[in-house]
Amino acid sequence: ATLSEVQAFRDDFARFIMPYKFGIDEISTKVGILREEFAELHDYNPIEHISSRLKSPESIEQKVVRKNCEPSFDAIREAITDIAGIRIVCSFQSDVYRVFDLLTAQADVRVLRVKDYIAHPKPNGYKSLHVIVEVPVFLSEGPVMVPVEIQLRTVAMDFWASLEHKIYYKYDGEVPEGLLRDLTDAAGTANQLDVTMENLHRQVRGDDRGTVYSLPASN
Ligand code: 0O2
Repeated sequence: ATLSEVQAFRDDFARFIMPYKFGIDEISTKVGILREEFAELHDYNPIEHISSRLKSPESIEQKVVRKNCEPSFDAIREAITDIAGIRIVCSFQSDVYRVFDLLTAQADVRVLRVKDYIAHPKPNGYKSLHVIVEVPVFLSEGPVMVPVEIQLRTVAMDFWASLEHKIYYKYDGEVPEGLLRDLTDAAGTANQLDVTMENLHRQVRGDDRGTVYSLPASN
């Protein structure tokens, strides 16, 4: 390739990725508003922390290969919906579904797909509520709809997932059998902690719905 071709590609990539950053900004603002309003009106904060990331070019490349997607910006836009990602970590599982409901009910948020790994954990024990939404971003030449992947989970689920992610990368996906077993056990312990914390939370708030012994998918 010539230098000008490389520069043109770099410019095209910058134009391709920019709306995803704005998509993250839009959702972050929505989550920030919910969080502030809750703290103000209900004297309670359902959101522990929020993080966001733009998928790296290397990670996009890997997914293009994995999904056998044509290496064009149009095809990538269509096939890869987690280029913009936001993670919302809540104290309690009930808050995960509450924040999910509040976000997805907004008029300019279009839900494309939901994967409920809380109701249906992965075999390794991974739990999280994933939703791909589309939000409008208003650029100078008009609005574009941008997909954003929102991952919602509790602090306990997040603690487990961070460690599992590190171990998975450390062993390059080939995690020894014993460690895998221990990780799955730890996911069970994290789930027990969620149940206990939810019960304590209900007692403290004077919720009369009674003790929960296992957490339903939605409450
Ligand atoms: P990173 O670094 O987080 O970006 P799809 O896009 O639906 O066609 P995909 O990507 O398998 O297929 O979607 P899915 O199942 O919704 O999961 C994608 C993301 O969820 C992952 O992103 C992780 O962030 C998280 N995740 C899914 N399964 C696990 C798991 O077993 N352990 C941990 N720790 N995280 C998980 P990426 O793309 O892997 O990477």
